[in-house]
Amino acid sequence: MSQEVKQLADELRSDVIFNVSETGGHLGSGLGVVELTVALHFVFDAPQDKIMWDVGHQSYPHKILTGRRDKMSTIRQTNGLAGFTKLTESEYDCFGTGHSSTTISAGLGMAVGRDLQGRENHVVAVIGDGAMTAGQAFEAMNNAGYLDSDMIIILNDNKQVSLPTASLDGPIPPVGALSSALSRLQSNKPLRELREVAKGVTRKLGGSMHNLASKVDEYARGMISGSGSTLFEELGLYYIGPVDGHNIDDLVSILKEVKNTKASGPVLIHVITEKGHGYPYAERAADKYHGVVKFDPATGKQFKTSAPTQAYTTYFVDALIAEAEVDKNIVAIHAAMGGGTGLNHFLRRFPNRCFDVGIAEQHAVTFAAGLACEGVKPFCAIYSSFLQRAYDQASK
Ligand SMILES: Cc1ncc(C[n+]2csc(CCOP(=O)(O)OP(=O)(O)O)c2C)c(N)n1
Repeated sequence: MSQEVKQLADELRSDVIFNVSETGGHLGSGLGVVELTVALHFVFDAPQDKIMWDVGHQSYPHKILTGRRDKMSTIRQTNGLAGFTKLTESEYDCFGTGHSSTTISAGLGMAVGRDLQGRENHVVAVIGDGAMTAGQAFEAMNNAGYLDSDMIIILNDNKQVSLPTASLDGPIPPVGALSSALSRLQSNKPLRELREVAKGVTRKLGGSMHNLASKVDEYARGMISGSGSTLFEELGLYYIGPVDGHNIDDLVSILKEVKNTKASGPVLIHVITEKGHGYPYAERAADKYHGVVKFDPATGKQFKTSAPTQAYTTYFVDALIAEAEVDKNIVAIHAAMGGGTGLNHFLRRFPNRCFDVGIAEQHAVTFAAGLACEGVKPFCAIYSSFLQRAYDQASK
């Protein structure tokens, strides 16, 4: 890989840090995908090829690379750039985001639309391990495995499933069976060794065969394990990974090979990244640097103004904790928003009575209903407009 591309990634990272230090906004998620953003724009030909960012809060590097560098100082301000991808802002934002877990559905629609109209472009949906916990992502994968259109799903796994919060010390534990399953995929030693063996066998065949041994072969667990045992393979997606998301050489070679494989069906590339990568303050405290106010880039110190009055959230959670002290039947539920709802404080006080269900608002509400049916007293706190995902469940 040319030195220039790596240099571009370094400069892009500095640009993101500098810009966000002046405006505030989302920092850690964008820093984690700098190499991925460069690799995607290097290999694919946007805007003909569609590159989508789920939630969109990690799209700052993408915005800088797609003609909006000089407007970054206006991000999230009146008449300025949006903090998420926005259709009307740029032809490179091929889908509007904000609420999570929509890009596999949208990407599948774009892939099927492309096929129906006889076009040849590529479709890439980048989705985080948090966004992947939502039902919609699974509904979309279920359909994608069946329709079998060519599309590329990049699972950006940074082991941060819930929205972190800066309001408490110490990390909140990862939640959900999916995060445990992804960790197993990452650390499955026998399969890693198997992969090495497979590489060795290919090498022994020598000559042309060895030359054919590609990065994709090296990472394709499905082919090597022969069992097709991962969840994604069972759904009909071709699984490649785990891939180091900060290694541009590997990312570029894999993306190129997947791009050049015709009629592959849906492919899922499992990329491992670190939230805040390349900025030590954000690496050390992913919670405090997910979303930031203006800060000093040299020291990482955020210029926080102390709130003149207590936030409503604080009154809510303090009152709930007080009630729960005397009523053991009270439990709390939230959908990956322990910080925003204040329920992380409840979790600290009552670890067994607080449920973070992931980005699964509809499940959260019906789960609460089930608890209520058993005489438990659930307090299900859904953050603001995300309840739109659970109106139906709330009205039953
Ligand atoms: C429907 C919905 N619920 C909740 C949120 C709030 N939210 C924004 S980002 C995020 C966590 C996303 O995690 P992940 O997809 O892994 O992205 P990362 O920030 O780790 O890169 C959450 C819960 C949202 N945007 N949409």
